[in-house]
Amino acid sequence: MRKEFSLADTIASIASFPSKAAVGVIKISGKKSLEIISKIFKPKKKKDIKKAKTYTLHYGWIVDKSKESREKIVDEVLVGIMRAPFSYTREDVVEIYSHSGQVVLNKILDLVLKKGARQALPGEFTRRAFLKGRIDLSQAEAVLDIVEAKTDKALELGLSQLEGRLSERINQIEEILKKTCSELEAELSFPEDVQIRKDYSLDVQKAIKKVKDLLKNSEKGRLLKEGAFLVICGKANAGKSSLLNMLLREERVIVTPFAGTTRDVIEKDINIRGLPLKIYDTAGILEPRDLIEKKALEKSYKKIEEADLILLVFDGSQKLTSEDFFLIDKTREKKVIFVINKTDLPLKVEEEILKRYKKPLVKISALFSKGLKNLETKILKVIFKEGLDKKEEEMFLSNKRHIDLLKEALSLLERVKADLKKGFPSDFLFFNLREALERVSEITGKNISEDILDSIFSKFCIGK
Ligand SMILES: Nc1nc2c(ncn2[C@@H]2O[C@H](COP(=O)(O)OP(=O)(O)OP(=O)(O)O)[C@@H](O)[C@H]2O)c(=O)[nH]1
Ligand SMILES: [Mg+2]
Repeated sequence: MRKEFSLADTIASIASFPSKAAVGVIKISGKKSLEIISKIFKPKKKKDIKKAKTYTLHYGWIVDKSKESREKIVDEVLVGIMRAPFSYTREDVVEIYSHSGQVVLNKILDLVLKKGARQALPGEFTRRAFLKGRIDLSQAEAVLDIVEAKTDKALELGLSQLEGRLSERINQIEEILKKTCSELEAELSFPEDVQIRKDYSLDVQKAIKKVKDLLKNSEKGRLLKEGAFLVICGKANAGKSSLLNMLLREERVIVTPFAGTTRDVIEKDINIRGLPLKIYDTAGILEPRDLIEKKALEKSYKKIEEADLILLVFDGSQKLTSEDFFLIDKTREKKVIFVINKTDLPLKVEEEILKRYKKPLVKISALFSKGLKNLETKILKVIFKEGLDKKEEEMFLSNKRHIDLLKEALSLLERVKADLKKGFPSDFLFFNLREALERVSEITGKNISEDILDSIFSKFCIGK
């Protein structure tokens, strides 16, 4: 344990956003919490706050007795008491609910610090909850996901991880690997006791399957949390910006009858039925007339590369052109939806040719917002393949650290499986198996290094 994170310290921090909100919160956690509050809080009803029961709320004033001999009222507050171990950090926790505002909050925090607390580092309250065993590391990380969630789905994901649904699945894998490791170890330590060597391949296969099941949805998890990249592309004047406006349900982007209206990549966040998407409107593909159009074109191509899904827009009122075929070719390897626009006009586009590419195809009229629902459904379907019905037991892995660790564990386990087939000696198997176990255990934070903890908790805000 590093000195700066010493659990012996009592820590404090402003836990609310200092702004023109109604209530501000200051949090204190640690052995001295109650002693500190007793020195600066004057309850309306005369009582010893140090003896207050857990989960009680007390009305009164924060007073500064340090200046002169007269006490000075700093703010009118409510004080909440949560005694160890029934608190977020499992320590004695005191929360002061004051009026919000920079000055008041800072004054109260100053007093708390003067009476013996130390300013908490980012994420330190949650770090304590982890170190004291109230939550495991994957649950601590879920706290961050919840705070940062931008949509209902991302929030749901964070909450299920906080509940321990991921931890449960990880623990199951750990159990299998631990058992196999200890059996192998016994075999190695007492070879004379082993009459017939056990076949470990079933256990290893079981662990592999469980790891694969978790990894299966990791791509979806990432998209749910961070949002998918959706890129609208097509030839000039096809109606790309009109389509963006339709999806946003407002006139956000300039639309004109002139080819080459959009001359830069435009980025907007949208949310289709609770799922986050980053949507990019790009400059239309045309023979560049100047440097601006040339640069815009380069940017369009780059966005196409990065896209999770492309909406390739065709002007339905025209025959297909070389630009259309160029883009069909350019997006061949990506997830694409062909969007035929301007269906309010007589259709001239060769639909049967487009159908040959076997890509999902949707017809719309961006001008009249027709086909919007259908397009949205297709977008979700293509991004999340099997649709959105979340099965009860389904778990979306969304944290890159977890995904990377599981991938490493998987490749180690695959190696063990291959070595078993080749009849390699037990010590060889044991080594890789134990490595795999360690990787899996890192997800919930067993034997984790201080550096990794630092990098995880530094992403938290102060006061969390
Ligand atoms: N009739 C009809 N006109 C449309 C439709 N969608 C777009 N337009 C018109 O087509 C023209 C071009 O639309 P934009 O949305 O600017 O097209 P764009 O693909 O963004 O064009 P660039 O940015 O120049 O590449 C405008 O005059 C739109 O009003 C549609 O569904 N029906
Ligand atoms: Mg445009």
